[in-house]
Amino acid sequence: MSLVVLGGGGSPFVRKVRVALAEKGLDYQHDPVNPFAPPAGYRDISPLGKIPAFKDGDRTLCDSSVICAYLEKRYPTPALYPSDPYDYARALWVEEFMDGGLVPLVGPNIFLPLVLKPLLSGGKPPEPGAEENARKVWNEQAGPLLGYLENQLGDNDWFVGDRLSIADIAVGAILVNPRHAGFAPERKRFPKLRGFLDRIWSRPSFKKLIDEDTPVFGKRSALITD
Ligand SMILES: N[C@@H](CCC(=O)N[C@@H](CS)C(=O)NCC(=O)O)C(=O)O
Repeated sequence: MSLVVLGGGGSPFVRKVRVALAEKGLDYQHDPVNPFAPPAGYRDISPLGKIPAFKDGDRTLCDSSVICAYLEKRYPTPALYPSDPYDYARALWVEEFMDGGLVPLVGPNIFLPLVLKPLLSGGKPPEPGAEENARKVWNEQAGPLLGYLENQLGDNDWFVGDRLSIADIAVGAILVNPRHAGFAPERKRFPKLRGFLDRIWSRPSFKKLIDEDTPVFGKRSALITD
């Protein structure tokens, strides 16, 4: 078997794929491609130039949702997608809600200005107003989306059904980036979601990546106090 994940560890989409691989007990190589300075020929594998891309021997794929769907068919056990048709669709929805709803808020307004730009500039502080804007977006725009997740989870352990699914992996993977930037769903406002995150982030599949990435991307996570 020669599985390769291409894409830097700071990407929530790369993280989603790496967690899915770990939950399936699959070994893989990690090639931390920078999408802004990709190796020659990268667009042959990922025509939009985005990360992650994936190799299974001489077969290549791109897009985290596509890659995870492929892994499920190729390595069905343990299943990461519910078998019930409605639960299956609901799990896909939660994944899309995170990828298409949370990432476009958190990426450009929180992770990029507070973590990535300072890192790439050799440690310069965030630009003036960046902290303020991040907090405003987190509270006012991400807040209602986190409220939706809180309600969807309710008193259940998992977002869909009675076991880990792609829905849980997506929620956990995407919310690591705000955590790295010093933002977590407040315990008082989102107690169920926060409890879920504590649980899922302590799974070996997540913990390994968080521990690996925190010294690089997650210095601000120490700012989370609640
Ligand atoms: N739908 C894609 C989104 C991938 C994506 O947007 N990746 C970002 C990094 S988090 C990227 O490669 N950005 C570089 C670019 O857009 O040029 C997926 O799920 O893999």
